[in-house]
Amino acid sequence: MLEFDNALIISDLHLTPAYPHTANRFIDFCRQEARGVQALFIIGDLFEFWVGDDAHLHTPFHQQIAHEIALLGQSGVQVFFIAGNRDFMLGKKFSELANWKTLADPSQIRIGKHTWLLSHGDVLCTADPGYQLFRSFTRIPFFQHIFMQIPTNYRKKLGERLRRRATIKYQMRKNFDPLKASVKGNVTLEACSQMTSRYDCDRLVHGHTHLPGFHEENWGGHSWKRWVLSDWDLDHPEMYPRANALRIDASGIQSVDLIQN
Ligand SMILES: [Mn+2]
Repeated sequence: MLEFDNALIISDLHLTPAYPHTANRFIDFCRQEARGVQALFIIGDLFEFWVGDDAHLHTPFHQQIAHEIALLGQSGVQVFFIAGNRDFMLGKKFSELANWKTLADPSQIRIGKHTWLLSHGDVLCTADPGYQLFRSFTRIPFFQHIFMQIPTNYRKKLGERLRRRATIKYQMRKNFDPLKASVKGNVTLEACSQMTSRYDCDRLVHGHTHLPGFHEENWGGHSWKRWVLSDWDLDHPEMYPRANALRIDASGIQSVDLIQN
């Protein structure tokens, strides 16, 4: 098992050239807050969408993000990536440029005085069986191979269209029920219980739901602690700006607010 005295964890930055303030905050984060820790874990949805390395890596934006991560690595910080539902097609080429290591979802890591289970979190949203079916299908290497045969430009358009439509279409539905949607978009006690007991680890850290918080939970006589990371968005002044990281060291775990500065 990987072991560190201290580490930072971030998730759901949803980086895209369309949101420059958020991207610049990540670049500053790589040059400032992230320096000096032993490890940085990026646990999914670093990018707003990713439809193959060939579709994105020629752009200066994506090259710079990879470069900043590589520079952080050169400064002595080990960088790790767990794929999210937006960027699970991130491939070898990007990993080589960023010089990070890809980890399985979930991964068990020893940091400070405890062992932590890190997951993007979408696999825990089992109240949405339709999504889980889509997820298991799209993670099959053969499906991904077929997907990559679609011409680059078409894949790019597809990604953009899917991204733009998903939320709007969902909320426009006649039978849209915000309460039901909030249940579907969240993790279930059952899934968290299963994951934490399978790994015999009672400290779970995830993102994906964009519902930052800390929960002490139990299910069927089994209990665990769960930390949820915030997503990052500094480009929509009409909404509240948000960006955080979790820092773990010998003294425990704390949320680092990245909005100030
Ligand atoms: Mn996600």
